[in-house]
Amino acid sequence: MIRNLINPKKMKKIITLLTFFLLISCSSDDTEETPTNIQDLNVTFTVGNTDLVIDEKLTITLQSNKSMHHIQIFIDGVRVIDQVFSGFNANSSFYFDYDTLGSKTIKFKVWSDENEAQVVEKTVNVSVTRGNAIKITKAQIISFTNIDGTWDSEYADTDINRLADVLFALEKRVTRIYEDGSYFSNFLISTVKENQGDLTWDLSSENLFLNPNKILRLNVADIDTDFNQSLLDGFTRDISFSEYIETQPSTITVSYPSIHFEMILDIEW
Ligand SMILES: [Ca+2]
Ligand SMILES: [Ca+2]
Repeated sequence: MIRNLINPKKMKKIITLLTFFLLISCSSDDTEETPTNIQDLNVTFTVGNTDLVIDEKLTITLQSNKSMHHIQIFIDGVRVIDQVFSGFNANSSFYFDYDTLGSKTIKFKVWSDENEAQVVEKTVNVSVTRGNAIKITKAQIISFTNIDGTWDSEYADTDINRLADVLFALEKRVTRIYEDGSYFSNFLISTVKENQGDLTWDLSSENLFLNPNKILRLNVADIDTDFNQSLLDGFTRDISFSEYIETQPSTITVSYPSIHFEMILDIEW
């Protein structure tokens, strides 16, 4: 039996086969080995609650095993950040908020310092619901300084074109992506009502959602192609809604008696 197993002819065949397999595995090892000392870039994404309400902040923190030098951030497929850093910190936070409803995506692409070919990608899915946000559905300007008077002095006192061409702008604070802070940004720029027109704007299709604890900044002007005049005596005004949270009125009157300004906002709660 044993003699049969170590039969020289059979043994030679086994050795030939073994040599063949050894050769195969050796050559396989050679091709898998990457001749480099560069450590792979590993990035851990710590993502806050992604079921957000309007104006709620989402924090995403990146921790990497080594410094990065280039980051791109895409919001719903649109590139909003494309920064090349020198030794970008391996532990960095980014901040996001939303004033529209629905499903959103935030995509990150991060490159390592040592090798441009090393890129890490991550997509975060976000869902935004209304929460307790108000919706501004209509604005109506009732009065302002020198209403019915001359704002465009190139026209005669009897010419309708002397009247103000009225536009208003609303701003609200939005989250900075890079740092834990915020800044005022355009929320809405109204259409122009030429020569006072009908000073009522239907905003119901604009989806103007706002956390009622946030400030809305108002600017109103007479608009011309090359010269704009403030209808608010040269200053923006901050509108607060927090005092209405309890009573939830359907209209809010914004009034600055010293400059004869009055505006009514229709609010949906
Ligand atoms: Ca005019
Ligand atoms: Ca004008």
